[in-house]
Amino acid sequence: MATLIDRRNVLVGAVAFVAAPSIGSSALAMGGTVHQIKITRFKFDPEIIQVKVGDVIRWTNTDVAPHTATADKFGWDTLGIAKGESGEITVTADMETSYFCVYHPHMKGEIEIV
Ligand SMILES: [Cu+2]
Repeated sequence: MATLIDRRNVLVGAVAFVAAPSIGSSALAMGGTVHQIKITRFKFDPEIIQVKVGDVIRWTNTDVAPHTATADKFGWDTLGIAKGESGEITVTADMETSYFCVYHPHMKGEIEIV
């Protein structure tokens, strides 16, 4: 596990920067709602969110520290989000719904697909 996380840290900046815009624009083209989650004071706000398949969840980090939104079993990952930046995913029917921050594992969030 330690090796996996170390490798992620190295890749975080470049991959997040390239991946986020293309994921976002394809989801928006499908007409999904964009749900905003603020990351502030080492918490996801809101911690629980209700979404539909095809919606977009966008996390925006207001902390100085970088954060991620990462599925508990790593099925999806925003990768590192720096201060003032955002990361997003598109909701799929079979996606993992519990997530955390790989840098601060006490930070947890839940996605409810309704
Ligand atoms: Cu964090």
